[in-house]
Amino acid sequence: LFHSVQLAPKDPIFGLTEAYVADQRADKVNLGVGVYYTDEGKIPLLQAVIKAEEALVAKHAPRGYIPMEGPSQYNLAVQTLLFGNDSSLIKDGRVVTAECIGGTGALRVGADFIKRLNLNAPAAISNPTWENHRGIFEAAGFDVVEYSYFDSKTRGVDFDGMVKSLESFPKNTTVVLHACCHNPTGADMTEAQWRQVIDICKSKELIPFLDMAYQGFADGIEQDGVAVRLFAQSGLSFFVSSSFSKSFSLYGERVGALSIVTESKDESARVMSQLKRVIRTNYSNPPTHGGAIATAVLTSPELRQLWEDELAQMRERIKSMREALVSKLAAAGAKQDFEFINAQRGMFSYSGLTPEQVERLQKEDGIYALSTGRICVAALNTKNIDKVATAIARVIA
Ligand code: PLP
Ligand code: TYF
Repeated sequence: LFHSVQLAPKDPIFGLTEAYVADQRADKVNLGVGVYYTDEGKIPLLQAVIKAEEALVAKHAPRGYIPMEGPSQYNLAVQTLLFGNDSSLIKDGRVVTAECIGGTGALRVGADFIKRLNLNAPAAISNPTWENHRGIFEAAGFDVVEYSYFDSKTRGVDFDGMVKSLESFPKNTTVVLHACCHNPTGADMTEAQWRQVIDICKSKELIPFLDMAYQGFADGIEQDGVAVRLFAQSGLSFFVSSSFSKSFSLYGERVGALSIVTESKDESARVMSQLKRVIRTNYSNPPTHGGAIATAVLTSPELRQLWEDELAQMRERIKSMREALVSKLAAAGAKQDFEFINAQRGMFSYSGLTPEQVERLQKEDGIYALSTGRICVAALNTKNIDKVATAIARVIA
């Protein structure tokens, strides 16, 4: 049966983590996977999460099935974070939300749903993007095309290239956009550029699909919601996948959501009924635990404040690591100006390191990064940063 099954290539990010784990060097550093670590090099368990979880456990609640789309309190909490407290879209019943298995699950449920609309149009992802965007949309049966996004000279958004690409796409192309903290480049659009993208989506009748995996990691929860809010004002129908993996440090609990903005309450009811069919035939209904934690935190004023403070601490620590890396690279004799690292947003820096330089870091120093030069700044800390800065300065010299 399996004679002709070929060995699949390793996932580049998980493959790198395997190599890191197998590395015997005590001072090895994993800047590969997109995970936030504390200054002690640990994945944090947030105090807000601990408190919510303790209260949940004390309840000894039964674990019956929850609705296919997840609990309504969870879905409303997600909508409020994304669209704001007094969103007219929410009030008018124009947002449909389903709890999904992480942001990944939300992307896949959304992709499956769009595929069932039989629009016969491709999905467009940014060049470059998070590796799994292509995989998810291809697995859902889409032809996947790319739009220009990054300008390696300015290290910013190649906006002219992006506009040209978007304008060339056929009607009903699904355009996957990073709502903030672009993975892997850290380059985000300005508000004015977002407005232009919205105009193109309108005039070319494209389907916007915003991927929000890092809300709160750039400037704050509200500030990072700007793209979603602009789309919300546009009158367009669109998709948002969101995730609490990073913002709650709940990676393994797989807590995310798919939200769809429709034209009316009536449309919402029909869309939700079809969304449930997609979910039913994939995994039936989401797990209980992670979503219950997020709901408890988001709906308790006290826990919510605690969470926002902890999220701000994560965000600030990343920023301070960016600043430290820039100054330590200069101190280590790097000729190149690395100021761009401070302008990049979110967990990553697209460092500009070549595949050969990345390989040397791994071989000679036990420092693991993606071959594209993406490094996870959120994995730097006060103990490993000198080593990392010295090693980078050496391999680029
Ligand atoms: N989208 C982007 C751009 C991401 O970087 C990630 C995670 O790294 C996700 C979605 C999905 O994350 P998860 O499925 O862990 O919630
Ligand atoms: O580092 C990244 O870009 C991600 C990490 O379910 C990741 O690929 C790992 C597991 C997962 C989602 C994202």
